[in-house]
Amino acid sequence: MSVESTTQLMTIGEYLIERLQAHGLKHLFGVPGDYVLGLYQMLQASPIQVVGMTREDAAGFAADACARVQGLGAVCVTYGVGGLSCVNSIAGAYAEKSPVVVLTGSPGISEREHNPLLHHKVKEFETQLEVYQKITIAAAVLSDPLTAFLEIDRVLAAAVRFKRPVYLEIPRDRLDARMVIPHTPPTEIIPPSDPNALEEAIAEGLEMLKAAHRPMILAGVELHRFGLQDSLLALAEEAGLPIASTLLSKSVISEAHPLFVGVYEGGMGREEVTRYVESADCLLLLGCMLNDIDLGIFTAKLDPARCIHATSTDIQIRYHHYQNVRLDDFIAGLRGRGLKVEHAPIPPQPLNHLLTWVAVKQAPISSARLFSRLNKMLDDQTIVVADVGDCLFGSSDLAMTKRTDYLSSAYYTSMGFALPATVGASVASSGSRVLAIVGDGAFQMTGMELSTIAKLGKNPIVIVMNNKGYTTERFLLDGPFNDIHNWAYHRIPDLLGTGAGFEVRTEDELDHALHAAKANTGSFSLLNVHLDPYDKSPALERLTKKLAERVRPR
Ligand SMILES: Cc1ncc(C[n+]2csc(CCOP(=O)(O)OP(=O)(O)O)c2C)c(N)n1
Ligand SMILES: [Mg+2]
Repeated sequence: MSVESTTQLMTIGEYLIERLQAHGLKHLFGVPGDYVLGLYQMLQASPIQVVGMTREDAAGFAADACARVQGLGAVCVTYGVGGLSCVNSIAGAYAEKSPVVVLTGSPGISEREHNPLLHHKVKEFETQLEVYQKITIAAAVLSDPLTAFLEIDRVLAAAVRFKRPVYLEIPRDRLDARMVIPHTPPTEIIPPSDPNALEEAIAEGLEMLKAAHRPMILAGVELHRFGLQDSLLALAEEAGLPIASTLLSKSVISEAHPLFVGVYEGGMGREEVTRYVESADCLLLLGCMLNDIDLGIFTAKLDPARCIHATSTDIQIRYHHYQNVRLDDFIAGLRGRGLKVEHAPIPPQPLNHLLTWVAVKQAPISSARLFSRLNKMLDDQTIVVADVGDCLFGSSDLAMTKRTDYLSSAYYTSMGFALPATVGASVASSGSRVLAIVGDGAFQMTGMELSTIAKLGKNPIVIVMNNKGYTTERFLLDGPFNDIHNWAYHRIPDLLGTGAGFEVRTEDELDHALHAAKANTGSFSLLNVHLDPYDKSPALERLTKKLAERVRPR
């Protein structure tokens, strides 16, 4: 091959950026560092928007939220100090099936001779890769131009196919390495269903559903991740099947839909929803990850003999399994086969009676009343982001009228998710307005992402539930380790030079502050809502009772 034609072949960096764009990536979050500066320079010159964050773990949460809203997210971080900082948020993305691409630079291959002690190295040069191999679905170091281009294809295809995070490390002296031979990207092929297994699974599933008197659907988070919400609705509407969601999949369909029953959380959920789901004589679980939080700390009573449990990896009907049946094919296959059911009357949604919220003058605000008031202000433009703590449990009763407008770390439950995820959601869905609900403890972990929000000129409304500590934990084991310093959260706008802060102690102050925050569309608004340290939402009341039994079993 002549030198001239070789120079027209792409470099590793060019190909990587081109493939990320081909997979629909529009935004990327991170913090630069010397091992990754070359890639930063290339990204900056590309159409991908690079959003600088205050910390790498926060960048991971932002990329996760972006992936949930847009289908793919990415971080770009430096070696060691950056890569290892976002391990927790990428682990969360793995646990909750969110496809985030981790891009990291590393020392050049030529710099590694004689194993020198280069800054940011921990143990071996491969240590960071080995850590990420445990928490991603595919990982590669792009050190060899003979394999790097295929590796980029393989790793990105895995993120898209399995909806899990992936890892790509580029030694800094390999960024400009060119293809040795021309390489064209593959057309992504997700293996088709085995037609015999598919037909048998559909026939068996239909037989069970048709024989049942009260079948219904439990819609899981995979329906969102794999973009199957339309298919779910088409099936439910054709057959008249009621739908409940889980906390992790909350807002998988509009909660104003007439077939929507509520969020099912076993013994932790609203009683009428639990009763409705548990009295179904055939439950079609679609894309559910049956974790302890979603199952109300395993208080859920779901008899496998009555369940059809279809996920992206496996279909279980009663006590046996079907392999190689795709979830999309299975859902589509249940349609057009004469399935029509009569369902019991669906319990009314909580929003209907909460719309009449009126402030009780000078009454101290409680968690239950706070959520009732927040319910009143939601509209089709609102995305709710909840952190972990009473904000997560209390927000399960918020009525989300649009799809994908509720984001939380509801299974991995990492505190610190909400403010960085607010950055990701605000960037990924610029027509929406984020309502972030966060505990004071979680806010003290990552709340300074307000700085990024200020820099970007975004206008979320942030509710800090200030109960002076780790209230969720107080009910498990009380002690001074649950107390935290009381910040004047409402004065953070003074520090950042932008934003509107409100101190809220009573119902009328809350009402006033929320009206003012809604009207403040030019910057973020932050409400410091003082709550009693032992106050809790009705959902937390039910959960702590269950958890305490496990922490200190008698
Ligand atoms: C990163 C992380 N550290 C610790 C925990 C354990 N944990 C769960 S809830 C909680 C307290 C949360 O406090 P806060 O954010 O103030 O919310 P509150 O419970 O007071 O509503 C803690 C420490 C966690 N889930 N995540
Ligand atoms: Mg707290």
